[in-house]
Amino acid sequence: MKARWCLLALGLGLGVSHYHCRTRCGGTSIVHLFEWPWRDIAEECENYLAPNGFAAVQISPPSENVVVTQPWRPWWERYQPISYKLCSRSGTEQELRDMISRCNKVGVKIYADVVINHMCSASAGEGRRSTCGSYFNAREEEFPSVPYSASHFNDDKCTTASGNIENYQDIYQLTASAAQVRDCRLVGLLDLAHRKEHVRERVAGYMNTLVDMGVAGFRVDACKHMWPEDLKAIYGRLHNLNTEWFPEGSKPFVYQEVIDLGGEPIKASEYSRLGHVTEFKYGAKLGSVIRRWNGDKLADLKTWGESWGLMPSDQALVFVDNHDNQRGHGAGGASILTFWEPRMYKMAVAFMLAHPYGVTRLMSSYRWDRSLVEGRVGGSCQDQNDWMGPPSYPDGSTKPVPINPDGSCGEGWVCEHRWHQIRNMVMFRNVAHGQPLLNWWDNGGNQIAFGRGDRGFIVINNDDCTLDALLQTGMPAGSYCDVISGQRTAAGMGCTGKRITVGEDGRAHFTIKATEQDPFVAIHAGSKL
Ligand code: AAO
Repeated sequence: MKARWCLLALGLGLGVSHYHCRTRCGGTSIVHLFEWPWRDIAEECENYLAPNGFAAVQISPPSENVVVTQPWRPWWERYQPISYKLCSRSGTEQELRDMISRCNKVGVKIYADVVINHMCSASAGEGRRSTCGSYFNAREEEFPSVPYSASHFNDDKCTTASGNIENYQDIYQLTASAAQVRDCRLVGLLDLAHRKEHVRERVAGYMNTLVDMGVAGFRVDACKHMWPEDLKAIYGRLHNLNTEWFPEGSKPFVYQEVIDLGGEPIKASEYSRLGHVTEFKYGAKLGSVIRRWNGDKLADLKTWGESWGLMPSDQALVFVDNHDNQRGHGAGGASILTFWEPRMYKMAVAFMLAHPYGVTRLMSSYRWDRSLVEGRVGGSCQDQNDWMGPPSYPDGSTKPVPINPDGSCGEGWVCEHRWHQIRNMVMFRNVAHGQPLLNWWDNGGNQIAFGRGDRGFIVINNDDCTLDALLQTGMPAGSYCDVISGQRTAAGMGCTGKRITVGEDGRAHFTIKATEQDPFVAIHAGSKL
């Protein structure tokens, strides 16, 4: 059973647990189906993600949250918990349970985004405006459905005048600054005291409910704002994964949101011994390279990884954009690429999926009315409509995700993960898993190529002139189908895109015009004709 499972895990890319992953399986791709309803995620696992080799889905926070109407509901209300009951804008507890089970059955793992640093905003008032209708009183810090009351919050420890985090980077008072970030309120959100036994027990209880339901792990929100030793105590209480789907003794895979672009007292490395950590420098730096800002060029990516100041690869959860920085929240700055700039975005995602660094996460978004206002917030353009929730009906409920006959999504859902270039690169990463980066080539500017052992090869032209080169691919001789301009037909003989011929000496000729819609080519062992 164990051997069979690991083969499956290997095929899908991501190992079953943090510990297995490190030693045996390596990792490939998680897709964040941001704000998707549970029912649609279940269908997507069965109809699309499993057949296309996606390893896992990150789901939006499943816990009960405050309902914010202004007059429409912002996406960010889900980051303001009211209790750990499991009804949310994505669906009921039963729908969540059904989705987790159906995804597990087809080998797609579920990672839940858990908001455990805080409860709702101190200014959220009182009443039952919550997604399961639970009563709360934010002013008095009463959340009877957990239950939490005033003594479970950090007010006694926070020393800022406002009670909020006022300064992330007081370089003259490093210790006090770190304490402020962890003991005061993040944008006014009631800050839980995780040193207290009751809080640890409730939080671990919530996470264990999800583990027992079959999730494979967690994206832990706002870890910078919690003390590592408290997180360690909480993770230490987590159950092993449900043996209905996972081998006995498997631990949850944990990746922690810590924004560390440098220059602050709190470092991502403080969290890496507890689990994986989000590497925010990845998308910020890669965006700058693809945009060719400040003289950055693709050829510089030859040394991509730790020497760029990124954390060690086996600790990093990487992404081109996330739900925050695609709309000017969080951090990363103006260089972040998103679906709004599809040509550069696809190039960045393809590079990420071809390159061995890190565990990769893809973003799957919805469109919003994007009228940029003047000015910048936190280094990036602040979007006037940055709050807009998912496509929804007038009563505030989320619309389902309709799939068009051509495989794209309707109703404002973007579904980047269904763009064929991205989908096919997910498979490239699976096929190339565990293979070293070899046969790097560049023109000193914005044309690069590299291979992954003898399993895959990618060529990217981000210059203003044609790329025309005979390159060593390291691949076995034969005819391959480029998975960017097309793909192999079902029977395996035909190719709807460019054909690339690799000679007996492993070399192949590539031509990519600078004007092409997608100026990159990728071939792999699975695209051989
Ligand atoms: C909403 C309203 C607020 C209101 C609040 C309470 O928007 O106006 O005060 O309710 O009523 C999400 C939304 C928030 C929303 C919140 C609750 O993004 O807008 O607030 O739900 O509904 C920090 C945290 C990081 C966090 C990020 C947004 O460290 O954990 O802020 N991300 C997660 C989630 C996110 C969620 C929450 C946490 C809360 O992914 O969706 O918020 O659950 C610096 C720090 C970062 C810090 C940023 C914040 O970054 O380093 O740690 O992130 O500031 O702006 C350069 C620097 C970079 C710096 C950046 C910005 O890039 O290099 O270090 O500038 O200054």
